[in-house]
Amino acid sequence: MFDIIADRLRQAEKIVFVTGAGISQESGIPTFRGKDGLWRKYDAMKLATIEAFYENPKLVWEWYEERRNNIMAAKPNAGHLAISELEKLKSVHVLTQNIDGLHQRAGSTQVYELHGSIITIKCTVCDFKDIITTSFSQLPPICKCGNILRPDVVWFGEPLPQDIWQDAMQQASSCDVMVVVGTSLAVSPANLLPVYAKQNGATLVEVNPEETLMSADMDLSIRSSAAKALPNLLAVFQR
Ligand code: BV8
Ligand code: ZN
Repeated sequence: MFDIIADRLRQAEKIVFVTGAGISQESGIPTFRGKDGLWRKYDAMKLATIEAFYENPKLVWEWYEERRNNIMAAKPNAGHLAISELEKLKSVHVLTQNIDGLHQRAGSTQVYELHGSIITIKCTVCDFKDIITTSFSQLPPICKCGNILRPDVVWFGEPLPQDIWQDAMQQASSCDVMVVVGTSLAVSPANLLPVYAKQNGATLVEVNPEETLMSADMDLSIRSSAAKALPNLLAVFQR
């Protein structure tokens, strides 16, 4: 299995990774729908929405601050690092649904954050945007224009950043191999990316300990965790 995939990677001009919460699971960051699910304690389908934010900005901020502190204490794992190693040898783009910034901290430079970033903050009214470097004295934090600030993430019901989404579709439609890692493919429109890749003749590879909604469409599936499978794949590739 690894030999076949490594061969496809060697022949590929362009490789795209589509990643979700599962790739950060072995960095100690809970996934959304797993048994350790982040969304168990809170019903994130409710919390990750603009309605919840306006109804109770303090609660939504407390949820993001708890996640941000956990993320800042976390480290990229061998899965993130294998992808950034491969980028030194081949053209690699990472289309991630994660907001944790771990791909960038692992050294990947071509990372598209489809759902925003937990370390960026923006104003709900004016165009103020900034990187969050400290914790806040009060929640919700207030902008100098007097309105409340929000995490710069994409909530349910909100559109993805147009330029990033356009680029991501372009990357998915023009790659030779797409490796889908650690995502249940439950959320749209990110879950369309493997469809675009398949439509354009790419080889689809899935790395996930469990089946996903698109397992039947995958050319090859590695039923293993990201931190185990990706370094193995890189080692076979480098032989
Ligand atoms: C949009 C950022 C349109 C915030 C996130 C019905 C009602 C309402 C809405 C909808 C609906 N039907 C469809 C929709 C649209 C909705 C949607 O898809 N809902 C789903 C839930 C049904 N989508 C949207 O609203 C999107 N916007 O459509 O806008 C529009 C257009 C124009 C104008 C106005 C509007 C916006 C979606 C973005 C939401 N924001 N996150 C935050 O993080 O707080 S989504 C959130 O869940 C994450 O970002 C993540 O991307 C996403 C999916 O989760 P996964 O990453 O896949 O994680 P999950 O836990 O599900 O799976 C983990 C996987 O890893 C599992 O398969 C597991 O087996 C595997 N795994 C576990 N351990 C490991 C592992 N794999 C490898 N190694 C391991 N160790
Ligand atoms: Zn403002």
